[in-house]
Amino acid sequence: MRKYLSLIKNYIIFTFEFVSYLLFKQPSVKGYQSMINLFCLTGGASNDFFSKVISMFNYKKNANVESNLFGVQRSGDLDEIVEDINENGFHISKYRLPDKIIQEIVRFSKENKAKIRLMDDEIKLGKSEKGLAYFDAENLQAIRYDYMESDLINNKIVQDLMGDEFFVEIANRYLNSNPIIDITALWWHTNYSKNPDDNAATMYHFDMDRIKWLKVFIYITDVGPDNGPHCYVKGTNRTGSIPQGLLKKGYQRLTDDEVCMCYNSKDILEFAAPRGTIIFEDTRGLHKGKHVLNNPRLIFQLEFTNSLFGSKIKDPILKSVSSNSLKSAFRKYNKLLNYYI
Ligand SMILES: O=C(O)CCC(=O)C(=O)O
Repeated sequence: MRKYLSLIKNYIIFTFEFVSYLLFKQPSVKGYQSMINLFCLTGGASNDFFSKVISMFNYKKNANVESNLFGVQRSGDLDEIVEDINENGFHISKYRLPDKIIQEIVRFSKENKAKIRLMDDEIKLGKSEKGLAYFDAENLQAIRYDYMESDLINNKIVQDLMGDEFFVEIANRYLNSNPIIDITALWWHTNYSKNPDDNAATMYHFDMDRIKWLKVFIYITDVGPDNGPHCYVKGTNRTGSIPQGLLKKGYQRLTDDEVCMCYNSKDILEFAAPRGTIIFEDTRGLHKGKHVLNNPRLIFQLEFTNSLFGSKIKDPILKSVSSNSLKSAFRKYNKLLNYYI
């Protein structure tokens, strides 16, 4: 009975806050919290339902992929990829990011400072932020270093990736909705500490910042079993696939043991793979970056979403678009840059 009352209450709050977001474009903490509560109560059915509603208003017909770094043209190839993501929660592309672009991103990582992310112990002790630093693998200060989104999105090569129609059209088809890029990220994971860390995302979790989204992860360094391979529990993108016992904990990190107890070991996957590897993933499913034991891992990420409702909008500023790919993708997918402009 309590569960039903909670469901009704959260559906009412969500609907009210969502409509008010559509009218006033103001993020709502209450609305965001109700979305998380509903996910935990319904096992994801609420997200499916609201995504269908969004698709009705924000639908974009499948488009041909005209320009991309990978030479993918066939619509059927894209549909197979989307089917794989729907079925398993992820797809590892047979295409890899060209070396020339990897080198440019590595260059970016040397020329720009990154934010040193506080670790769990430091947060508990109330330590203040460590600020920005050039990444120095010989003089580590944390597990995770995040490059600034405002530096990334104003870089021409990063813009080429943001506007690559291979990514954008897969997002369009997966979301069944005109896609919006709401995260552009690049970070290092290192072996600074012996233990996995909640705040560095090296423990299992599901994401729940938006109603529906698709992430594209790209390895910029080679990733072996000791360099923090990205991990995913196959099929946990599907509604009802995360047991109530885990969802009851709420929006929390989970230990490996907790996850191992609920799933068959053949479904708990680690993606050790060479640099340039591209992983499409619905991170509504359980995932983590495995704790790094050896050389650090550099990873690039884009996130496409069907709505900016949810977590607070930080709005990094896109000063200008110098990439022709991004310009042309923006003409075709007219909401693509709504988060940044
Ligand atoms: O680093 C990874 O492989 C996963 C990161 C992640 O899950 C996150 O940032 O939420």
